[in-house]
Amino acid sequence: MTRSTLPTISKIQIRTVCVAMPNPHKTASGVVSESPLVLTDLIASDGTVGHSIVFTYTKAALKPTADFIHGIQDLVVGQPLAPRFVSLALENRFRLLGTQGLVGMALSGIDMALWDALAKSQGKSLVHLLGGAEKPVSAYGAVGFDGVAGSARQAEAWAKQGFKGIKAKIGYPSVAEDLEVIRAMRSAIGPEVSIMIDYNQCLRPQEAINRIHRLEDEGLTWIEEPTLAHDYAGHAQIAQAVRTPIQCGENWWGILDMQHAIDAQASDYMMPDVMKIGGVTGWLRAAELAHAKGILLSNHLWPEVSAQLLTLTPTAHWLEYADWWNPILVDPLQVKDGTVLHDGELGTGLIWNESAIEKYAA
Ligand code: SMN
Ligand code: MG
Repeated sequence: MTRSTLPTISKIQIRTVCVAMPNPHKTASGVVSESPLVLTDLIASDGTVGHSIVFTYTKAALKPTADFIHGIQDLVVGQPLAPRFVSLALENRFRLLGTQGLVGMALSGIDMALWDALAKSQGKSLVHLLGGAEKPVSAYGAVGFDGVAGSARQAEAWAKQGFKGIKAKIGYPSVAEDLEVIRAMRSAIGPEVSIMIDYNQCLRPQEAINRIHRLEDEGLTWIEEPTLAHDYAGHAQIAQAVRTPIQCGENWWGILDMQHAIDAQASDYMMPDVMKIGGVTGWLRAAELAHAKGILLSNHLWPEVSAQLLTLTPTAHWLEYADWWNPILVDPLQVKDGTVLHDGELGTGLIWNESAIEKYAA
């Protein structure tokens, strides 16, 4: 197919919602009690509409991100429905300002909507568009920073639903409390279910090493972000000193951050966030880097699009499942017996629940 036969981008429409969370998600570095989301609709000349979700973490970033996407419409309208081509042009256009933070979120929102539109315009899922085929991906559920009894209770609920992995937020005032939470979860879910833990960047490197030495015999599948996400040398120091695998990636902006982590040997496993890594285009680049080095890759949030991206990832590891954005979706991702189910979705699998979008409008 030549470029001239591709549909072009006619219009971009932006909406903002703030989706309430029934249970606030506590971490060692703050609480997430609602999901501020920018929803992009990218309308193509053949009538196809591509969707994407951008999660701004804080409500204060919602309007500026939406305004930025709106403000760069002119750079996008009239361009072909060609995500790799358009995303590269936008990245180059914003070289001087930089493509981290709000700019990166906006560009990824456009990129993900473009891929969704392209796949839909060809009547395919993202997986089929990119030459992949369905394969099972194991999913894990999340447990917040909810103390001994709360963590054990949440872990048990995930295990009862068939999840084979559970990730808990950790980083209590003492390692003795961390241990107590892990052991309570283990006794609630039994020996077969994997336990991952997430410090959300709250420790200094030496403190992390001391703590992790006390956790080495708990059979943990990974320990996530023990120190500052961009302290590659600090993470490398930790990864070298401990036996339990280190997991990082949710805060890397673009594949150059991931390359820095690979060069530093900062993380045994990696878990890019499809928004921060640069959309579907960024993920595909990250999957190639991981494949070249044999690094196991998991995702961060965005369960629908990430399930498809992991299916396309040679070194796919675990899917991080989250149901936080289910209220605004008609057919959210289904997990059965701890495994992601594909059901012939079109594009990246997002179908808006319009009445819920109206209800949560911000
Ligand atoms: C996380 C942090 C903040 C918001 C959502 C999720 C987290 C994770 O670190 O690993 O999922
Ligand atoms: Mg994390």
